[in-house]
Amino acid sequence: MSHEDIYPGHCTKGHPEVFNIEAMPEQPTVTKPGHVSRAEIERYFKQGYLVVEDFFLPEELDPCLSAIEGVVDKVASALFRGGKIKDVHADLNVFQRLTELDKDFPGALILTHKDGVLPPAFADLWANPRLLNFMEQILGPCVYANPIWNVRPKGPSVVCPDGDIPWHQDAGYFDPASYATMIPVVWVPLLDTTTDNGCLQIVEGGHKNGMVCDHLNCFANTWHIMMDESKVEKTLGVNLEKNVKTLPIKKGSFIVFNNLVPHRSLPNKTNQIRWSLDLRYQKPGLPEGLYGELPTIALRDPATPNLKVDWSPYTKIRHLHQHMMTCGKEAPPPEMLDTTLTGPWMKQWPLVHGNRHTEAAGLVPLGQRA
Ligand SMILES: O=C(O)CCC(=O)C(=O)O
Ligand SMILES: [Fe+2]
Repeated sequence: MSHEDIYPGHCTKGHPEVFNIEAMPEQPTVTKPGHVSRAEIERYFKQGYLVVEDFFLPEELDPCLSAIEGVVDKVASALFRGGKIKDVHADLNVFQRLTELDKDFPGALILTHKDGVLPPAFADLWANPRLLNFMEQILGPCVYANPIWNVRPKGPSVVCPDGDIPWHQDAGYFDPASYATMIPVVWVPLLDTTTDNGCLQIVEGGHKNGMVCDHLNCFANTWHIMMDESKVEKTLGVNLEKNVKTLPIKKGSFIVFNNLVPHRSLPNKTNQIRWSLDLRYQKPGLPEGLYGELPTIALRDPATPNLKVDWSPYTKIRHLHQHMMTCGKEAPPPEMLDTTLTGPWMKQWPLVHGNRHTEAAGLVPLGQRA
């Protein structure tokens, strides 16, 4: 047994049948708005991802940008009240303001990412009827929300490299009990994404073995995990150069991918914030990847035809719970404006690089242990 085998994240058995074409549900016989062709759904299961173009109307996305303005404003006001900044930069738009706040108070960007209270506009997009019709093609008639959602401010990499995300499988962040749950994510940018502003790259077919590759903690000065690139080819049977697809997509389009497909985003070389949402789904009754901390929420269920979605569980601040799960201590309350982010994934993989986030979790990197 090698030393990696003792890490809780290490995967010994793949579940290819959960992620590949044999998991494709029977396709609906009646076409509904939002449905794509059978060939496209087959592509999702074979490639592990699918780009769906021109899906959302501006009036479906713009409320999310207004909600983001609200989150940024909340952070700016809190920083101002706390004496951390002198200018709230109220004159700047949603793609510029947070960069200036982050220059004045490094980590402002992280505070918006950590906020964690689900705004109604995000919930509306998550339960968008056309999107749920589409999700039925991937999951079958029962579609539940998975509690791991994010709003991501990917700022200019030179100013705020915290948004730089290396190769990873989402499963690498999740409770290993969820390794046999397909948790598709719908990644929705709120502006056109390009190779210059941090579009996504995906490793096509990285899910075919149904395996989670070993990961390492933590990437640079961030809280992010990174794939152990030396093991990718052997574990997943894909190559991090040959099988990479670069996916610049326009506002209104989305990428859906499963929790085993390796992906990353390119550096943001512009001076605009690349705002995006990632919203996850799953079937009911399966592990959700968050150690049971927050429930899944029913969005579509034939057993309840007039389902009224109850979003209340997602108004709890997830990162506070994650901190407790990581180190057994209370996280600093939001008014402390703490810009560290911790989570149980930090203990799931070898800690080869420490930084202020791992320190906040009380973790000592390998090689520095007494
Ligand atoms: O938005 C990004 O840059 C990365 C997104 C990602 O890793 C995810 O949605 O799982
Ligand atoms: Fe991810």
